[in-house]
Amino acid sequence: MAEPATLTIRGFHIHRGWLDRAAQAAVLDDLRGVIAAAPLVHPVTAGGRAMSVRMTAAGRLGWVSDTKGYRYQPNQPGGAPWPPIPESILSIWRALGPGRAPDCCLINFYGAGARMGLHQDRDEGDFSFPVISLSLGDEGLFRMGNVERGGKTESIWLSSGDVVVMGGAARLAHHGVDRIRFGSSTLLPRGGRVNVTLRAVAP
Ligand SMILES: O=C(O)CCC(=O)C(=O)O
Ligand SMILES: [Mn+2]
Repeated sequence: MAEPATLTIRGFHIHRGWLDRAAQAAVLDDLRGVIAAAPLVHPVTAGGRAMSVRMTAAGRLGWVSDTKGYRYQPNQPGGAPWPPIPESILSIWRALGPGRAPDCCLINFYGAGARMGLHQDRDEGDFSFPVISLSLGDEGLFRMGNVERGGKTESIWLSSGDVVVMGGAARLAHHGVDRIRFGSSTLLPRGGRVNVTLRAVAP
């Protein structure tokens, strides 16, 4: 396989085509198993608004949002533990991340019209570890900003198989997904974009 292209924008390390098509399909298959054990839901913000993205998680901890706020918790809202993080996804962290294993694999599904506003990932409690993100399916317009609110931003279309490492200066930088090109990939038979993020959560 050709060495994937890597570029860095504002400290975000973007590995183009980190997974080839066969590896993407294998991860997707594993994710179907996760979603069967921990169904996707539209989380509600603390303000009571449903997010356009559907989410679930795998690992020791899952990230949840409801009217009580955002947090990591060891159980699904229904009480069951989260399913384990599939090996196909852990191997990305092992290749690009630090020695310590991730605690959470957050899974986002973007259907037609779904987006994610600019935000920081700051519920993890320890920012010395990167957040590692894998994109699958339709292309998504990923916006990268600053640690402080506001200021200039830069955007890039992420494609299926791309991996972004958000560490160091980018660990607390604002980021979001403005829109997806629904139907631009054939990986998901009914279209849509899946994004998976691996996170180390303290303690
Ligand atoms: O979908 C993406 O590319 C980013 C997802 C994200 O920022 C998050 O889940 O916190
Ligand atoms: Mn994020």
